[in-house]
Amino acid sequence: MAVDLLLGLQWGDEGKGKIVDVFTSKYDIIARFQGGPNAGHTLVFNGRKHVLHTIPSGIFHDNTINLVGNGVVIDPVIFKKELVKLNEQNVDYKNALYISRKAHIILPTHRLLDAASEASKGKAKIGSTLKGIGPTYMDKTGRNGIRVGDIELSNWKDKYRALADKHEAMIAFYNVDIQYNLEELEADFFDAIETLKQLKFIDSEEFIHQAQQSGKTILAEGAQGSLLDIDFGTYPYVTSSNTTAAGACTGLGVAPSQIGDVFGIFKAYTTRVGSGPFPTELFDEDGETMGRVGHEFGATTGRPRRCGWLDLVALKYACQVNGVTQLIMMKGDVLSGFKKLKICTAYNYKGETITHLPYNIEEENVTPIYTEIDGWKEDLTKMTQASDLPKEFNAYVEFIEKELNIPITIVSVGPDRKQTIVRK
Ligand code: 2SA
Ligand code: MG
Repeated sequence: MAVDLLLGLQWGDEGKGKIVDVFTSKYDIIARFQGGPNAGHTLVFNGRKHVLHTIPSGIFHDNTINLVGNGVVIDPVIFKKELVKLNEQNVDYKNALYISRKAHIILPTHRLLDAASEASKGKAKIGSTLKGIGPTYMDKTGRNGIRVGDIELSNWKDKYRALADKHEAMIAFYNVDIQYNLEELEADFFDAIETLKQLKFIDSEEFIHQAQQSGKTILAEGAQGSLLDIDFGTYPYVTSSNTTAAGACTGLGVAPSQIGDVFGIFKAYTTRVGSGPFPTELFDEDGETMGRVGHEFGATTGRPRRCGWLDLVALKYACQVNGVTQLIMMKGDVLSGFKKLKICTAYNYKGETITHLPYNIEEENVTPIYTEIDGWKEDLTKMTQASDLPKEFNAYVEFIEKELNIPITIVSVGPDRKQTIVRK
């Protein structure tokens, strides 16, 4: 069986967690392949909100295996907190949660290095979630990292000490004011490592291969969004992993020829949390309304998200890089009540009209060119079938489909599992 992918097409927070949760009944295995606890995947069902950071969004379903793949970076302390929450809700994860031995571990000093690096950049900071993501991937590619499989070995603490000592020297080198008590941080860390050890560590690429051979269905769950991809995003204002389709191959050990459907998920408008260019960003009442009605706050850090109109230039780029086969549009309900809606269909780039994403989309180079579309007044949140949807809403969706030439098969009209409408 091919492996299907579900990926965010913008700057993250598109609603991946919700859709994975809705899709889970169709899959035997849900697998995360990149990122780490910088992610915040929000699921709402039975009137309750659940936020996951490292654990895949299939965990609330019985009979689903949830795999944390080799491409993910794990902070044992945050992972333990997620497990405690699952325990409180009587979720039986013991036999449903597998971890790749090749996944890298976020050390307390990685988090400190993240903070030191950001502090040293001043105004040019990335706006990282301060979860130690960048420094951990640096140690991975620098061939210094500690992997989950290492903690099964007797001498791994020697390796830990050497790396943490080096990190401390690096933190001092940044010469910024970072207060910390490493002994306390380490006590929590080693305690959480013991909790992690109770879970099932596996050689996950072999597991995935065997699962495919035996006809199991697998969905790879992306984190962050395509425009935060380390290669294709708005560098350097990106995260440190490949968030795009190729990342699922390297982050799970799935061959490109084994990829099936690629579900691309996007919001009916655009948001971004953290620094970096955002051509369609709004600084007016419209942007404020999107943020307020859409509850646009970071699910991990609580930071307010920047809001703006839908950017089809960027969205088309993301569809190309990922090979999207089906689109899912989220949060159309948030746009109810806008008289007119704008969609960016091209950029004015240094005086020229272009429809591709150029190397540099800094504000001074790029001005969005908009098409205006009529809005709809109706509250979409109670609607349950495609025939309920107002005609202006349908026109908005059809405009996007036509521009991207990919079907929008599902629209979401609220955070709850039930607020999901299949269009085709
Ligand atoms: P990092 O921490 O090194 O990955 O940060 C680098 C940039 O990537 C952005 N980033 C995100 N953007 C949107 N959502 C993310 N997850 C959380 C959420 C974020 C939060 O679901 O809301 O709670 O603030 C996420 N993770 C990383 C980040 O803002 C930097 O621009
Ligand atoms: Mg999120």
